Amino acid sequence: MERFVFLVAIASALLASSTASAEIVEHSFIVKKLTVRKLCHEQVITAVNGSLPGPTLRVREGDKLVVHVLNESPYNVTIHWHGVFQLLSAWADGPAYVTQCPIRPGHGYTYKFNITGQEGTLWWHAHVSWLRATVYGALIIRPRSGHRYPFPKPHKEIPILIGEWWNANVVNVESQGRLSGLPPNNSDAYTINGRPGDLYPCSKKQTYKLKVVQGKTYMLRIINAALNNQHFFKIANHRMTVVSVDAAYTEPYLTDVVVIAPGQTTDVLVTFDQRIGSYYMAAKPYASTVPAIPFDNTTTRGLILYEGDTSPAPVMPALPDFDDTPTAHRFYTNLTGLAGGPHWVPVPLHVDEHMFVTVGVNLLRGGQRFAASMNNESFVLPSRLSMLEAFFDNVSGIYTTDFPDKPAVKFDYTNPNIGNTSLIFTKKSTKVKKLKFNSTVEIVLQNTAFLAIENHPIHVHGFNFHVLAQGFGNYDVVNGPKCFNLVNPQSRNTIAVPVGGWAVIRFQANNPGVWLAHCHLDVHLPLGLAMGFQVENGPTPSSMLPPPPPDLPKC
Ligand SMILES: *[C@@H]1O[C@H](CO)[C@@H](O)[C@H](O)[C@H]1NC(C)=O
Ligand SMILES: *[C@@H]1O[C@H](CO)[C@@H](O)[C@H](O)[C@H]1NC(C)=O
Ligand SMILES: *[C@@H]1O[C@H](CO)[C@@H](O)[C@H](O)[C@H]1NC(C)=O
Ligand SMILES: *[C@@H]1O[C@H](CO)[C@@H](O)[C@H](O)[C@H]1NC(C)=O
Ligand SMILES: *[C@@H]1O[C@H](CO)[C@@H](O)[C@H](O)[C@H]1NC(C)=O
Ligand SMILES: *[C@@H]1O[C@H](CO)[C@@H](O)[C@H](O)[C@H]1NC(C)=O
Ligand SMILES: *[C@@H]1O[C@H](CO)[C@@H](O)[C@H](O)[C@H]1NC(C)=O
Ligand SMILES: *[C@@H]1O[C@H](CO)[C@@H](O)[C@H](O)[C@H]1NC(C)=O
Ligand SMILES: *[C@@H]1O[C@H](CO)[C@@H](O)[C@H](O)[C@H]1NC(C)=O
Ligand SMILES: CC(=O)N[C@H]1CO[C@H](CO)[C@@H](O)[C@@H]1O
Ligand SMILES: [Cu+2]
Repeated sequence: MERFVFLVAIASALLASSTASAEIVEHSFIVKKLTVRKLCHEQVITAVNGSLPGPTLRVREGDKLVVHVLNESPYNVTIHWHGVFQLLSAWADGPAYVTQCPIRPGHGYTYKFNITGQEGTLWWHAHVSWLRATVYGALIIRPRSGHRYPFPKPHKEIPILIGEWWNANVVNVESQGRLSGLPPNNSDAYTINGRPGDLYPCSKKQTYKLKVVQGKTYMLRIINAALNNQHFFKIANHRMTVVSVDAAYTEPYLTDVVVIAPGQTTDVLVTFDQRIGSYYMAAKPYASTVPAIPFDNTTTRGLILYEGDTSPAPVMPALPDFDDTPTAHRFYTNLTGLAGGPHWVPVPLHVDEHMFVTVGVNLLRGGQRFAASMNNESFVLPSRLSMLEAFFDNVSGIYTTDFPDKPAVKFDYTNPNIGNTSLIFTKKSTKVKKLKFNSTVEIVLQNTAFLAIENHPIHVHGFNFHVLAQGFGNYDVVNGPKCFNLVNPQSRNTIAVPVGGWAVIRFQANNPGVWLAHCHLDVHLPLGLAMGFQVENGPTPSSMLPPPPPDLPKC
């Protein structure tokens, strides 16, 4: 991988002590066709620079990242920098028709943003159609030079990307589902670093292998890049210590299982202190709706090989059942933020905007087609202009700013019998919630039970939020706040809202622009499980959305 690095001479001269190490890290991504063989099948996919996953980007906190994306594929493409919340970077966020029009075949666009206030693992992926199944990679942010991890430095750091694979063209899989109004085909495999592993046909050689030295501590940077499934991840005979999630440090948390939703990242330290041998690491779906909705129920695994290993049979971890919600809930709720640690942001205590937002899958009236909604608004992307351009140029008719703060009618949200009422029907719209610059927003995300209760991983673009509380059933508006963790809650960009339950998140809207908030299951996003935030400009030039870059793609 080529890496061009320039010292930012002016910045370091002006701010010698604090930014002496700030660098501009510049890369190019060529998005093009790639033919791969997997599961006894040859498939043409779309990939970055001929690799699956695509290139791992490594930066330090404080660096500026510049990525020139050239689209040599036959599809419209955008790249989203998942979890990067840098101020004034809205033009580089990437979701198609939200912050930019797509990069058409034969065209390019340069994404530019600073990485500040974040350390850990993030990732990048296509944010248009279902291309992210094969257009994704890791974005690793290490402390700037002279700064340290808030834990002993690991011997090695290894990205572990859990992916999802179809023996099909994923763009067609998505459009077939969307046009029929039925669920799209399930995937054929999950992968670890692009490899399905030896439980699948023709895949013995397609098993990811990690060689380790006995006694050393490694950091696994786990990313769930799968489209439609949360995962349980385990390593036989080894425990893991979680040290950060979504590029925010956590209190060290010792566990034998990691649970991870699409969009999320989890950094763990593992000390390879067992007898010399080989051990499987494995990922299997956590499916919160079992048995209501069919899903890809296969298991991907990779090998950890101790140096000097000669044992014939690797050890396989015992994985939880698909519907082991107690294990998922224990993991998700036991994590806490590293209060006072590097880049820790205290919880804002004064709340300006209280929102209560239902999330779930519904039906569209007429034809009984599936739809999904937030507060009964089923989100539709514009196609004439991106929302951010409409915001910047004050163009009307692209979206409206009347996303409701709460459901129009109160009902028994998690009662499985609500599905036989007319409340199940939803309608399409393109609505955002308008937020004053720097206002503090608290949102209760409440799952509904229309078609089935389900755990939806809700991702908010542009911000990290604190997770104040989570639970099952209908949120109790009166007593709920008594259980808030305002001291050391986890900080995230994607929250897996408990199945048939709720989660309360809070963030400060200090980033002007238009930002999507949506379910990170790709079966639900095209159904409309999304909404937007329009964050107004602040009072000073340094808090106002700059003009669009000259190469911003046109619709
Ligand atoms: C991607 O490929 C291009 C063309 O070969 C190369 O110039 C570039 O450095 C590669 N980028 C990365 C991040 O590896
Ligand atoms: C990003 O960093 C560069 C170089 O340090 C600086 O000139 C620029 O103002 C920063 N941009 C933002 C939006 O903070
Ligand atoms: C989906 O699955 C059906 C049944 O196996 C198959 O006929 C169809 O071609 C698949 N669709 C795509 C887009 O691969
Ligand atoms: C996975 O699903 C298939 C089809 O629904 C079923 O036949 C099979 O037994 C399931 N496998 C596991 C491991 O649950
Ligand atoms: C934006 O447009 C509306 C009407 O469409 C108008 O009332 C308003 O003054 C405009 N604002 C700016 C800043 O141009
Ligand atoms: C929905 O079903 C439940 C029980 O299955 C029943 O008690 C209720 O009356 C039904 N509601 C409507 C509107 O049909
Ligand atoms: C959602 O909106 C539709 C259309 O207006 C309506 O029929 C339905 O009852 C609403 N559902 C809820 C839960 O408000
Ligand atoms: C935003 O609010 C915080 C306090 O909540 C304050 O420290 C900060 O200065 C504000 N930022 C701007 C640009 O007004
Ligand atoms: C690609 O994007 C352009 C610009 O928005 C649009 O006109 C075109 O229909 C898109 N193509 C596909 C196949 O979606
Ligand atoms: C170590 C730890 O915090 N464990 C807690 C995890 O969460 C469960 C409830 O889901 C508690 O019972 C444990 O004490
Ligand atoms: Cu969802």
